[in-house]
Amino acid sequence: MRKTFPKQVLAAAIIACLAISISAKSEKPAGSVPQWFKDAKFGIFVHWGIYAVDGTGASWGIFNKSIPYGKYMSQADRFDPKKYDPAKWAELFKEAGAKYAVLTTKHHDGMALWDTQQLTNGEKLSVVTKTPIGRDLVGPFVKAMRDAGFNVGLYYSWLDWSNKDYAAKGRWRRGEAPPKNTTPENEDKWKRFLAFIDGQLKELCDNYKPDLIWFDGDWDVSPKDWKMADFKKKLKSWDPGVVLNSRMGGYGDYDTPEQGIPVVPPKKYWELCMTMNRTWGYNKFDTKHKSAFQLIRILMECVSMGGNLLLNVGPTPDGTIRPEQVAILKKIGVWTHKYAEAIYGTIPGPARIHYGFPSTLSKDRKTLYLCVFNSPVNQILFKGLINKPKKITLMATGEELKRERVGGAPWMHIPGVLFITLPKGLEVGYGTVVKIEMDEPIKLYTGKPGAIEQN
Ligand code: JFZ
Repeated sequence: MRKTFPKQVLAAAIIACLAISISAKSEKPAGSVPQWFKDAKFGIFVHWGIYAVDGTGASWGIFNKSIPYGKYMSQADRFDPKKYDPAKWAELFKEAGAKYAVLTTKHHDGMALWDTQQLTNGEKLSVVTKTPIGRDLVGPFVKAMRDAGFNVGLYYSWLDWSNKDYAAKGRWRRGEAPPKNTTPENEDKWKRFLAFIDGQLKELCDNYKPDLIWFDGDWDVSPKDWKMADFKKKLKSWDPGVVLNSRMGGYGDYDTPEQGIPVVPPKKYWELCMTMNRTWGYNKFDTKHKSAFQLIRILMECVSMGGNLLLNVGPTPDGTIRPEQVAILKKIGVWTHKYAEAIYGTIPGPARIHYGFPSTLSKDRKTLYLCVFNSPVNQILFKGLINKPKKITLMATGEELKRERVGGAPWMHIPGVLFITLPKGLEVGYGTVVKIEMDEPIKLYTGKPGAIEQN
């Protein structure tokens, strides 16, 4: 005989299940992204600020104490980007095949690129008040990008190494796990700081109505102390439809792996952010750019696993984009335009067990696009390899092969991507085998690259 439960027991069980699922939802917001973001696949990140002047790198010198604070900030006295013409940037980004662009409106150094009315240590800290250019740089960017048909994102750093009310400064060091439950030590300061952020974010939403806010620098403070749940609600009411990235204590809509392609695709929608050379901001000595081939391959690795690529440029202090970066973007553009159908608006292809290389599918799943990258450039890649290979050879001939490691964040133990160059003109025929010899048993990185965000 079948057992039956009394009605009351069933009702209680249903209520309990509902309660659990509701509370689980409110604790860990699922997040969702609009269709434009899913279809876009390729965006350009722009790291631009006073740090371009001496090429100090974006903000981190302040924290690392590799440059005195005053000296870092004195770059503002010489920040006069007379050739700033965002319409030209938009033209270039369009040529590259990007569909959206994200500008740093305030990096960790606290210098706003717009005419903020909020006070930092009693005065306005922005390019309008502190630099010779003396005007809003965000507005023209937003307008130029919109005119070119782009969706627009604004990067904003929660933490602020100029604002003395940012009491949590210095709590977290490289190589340590970000703290989960910190409380900023001085309540009044912290309240003032939250009001300052609130004011700035309201200005950004009111003035520019961004399609996306790309947060950063949430790691010193717990989501509770940041009042992230409140901020999320406010942002969505100030700017309905805005997409929020994950760097808001896990309250965002999508994940942001950084500098390394995820080995296991994140659960939420995701976007890999990556520098074109090695630094986010302009540095004329950093000439080690990834090749157009590598970047196209990285783009398709992302797209084939259901993610976007947000590729960074660091404009110069005069407001132009350096020729090497222009050239790379143009090369990428030739490819992205030619194969547009296989990129934009697609969904991930079958699992890699079916095809070891990137593949995508049309939304109706009727068209499969398989990417073949071994020819004519003849580079193959391995991701997530922690070991430094002792020797890499082509088994057929024993010939040693050149390798190059690109990306990677050693301080987070993220190994980056290993590119191996096959001999020029190699006839692959039915297949060829590359032998990788190591000193120790193979060690694979299987974590989430750029895992500085709290989940
Ligand atoms: C963050 C920023 O700090 C960085 O300057 C850039 O804007 C990037 C998009 O986002 O990335 C980080 C964060 C933490 C570390 C390195 C990069 N870290 O732990 O050294």
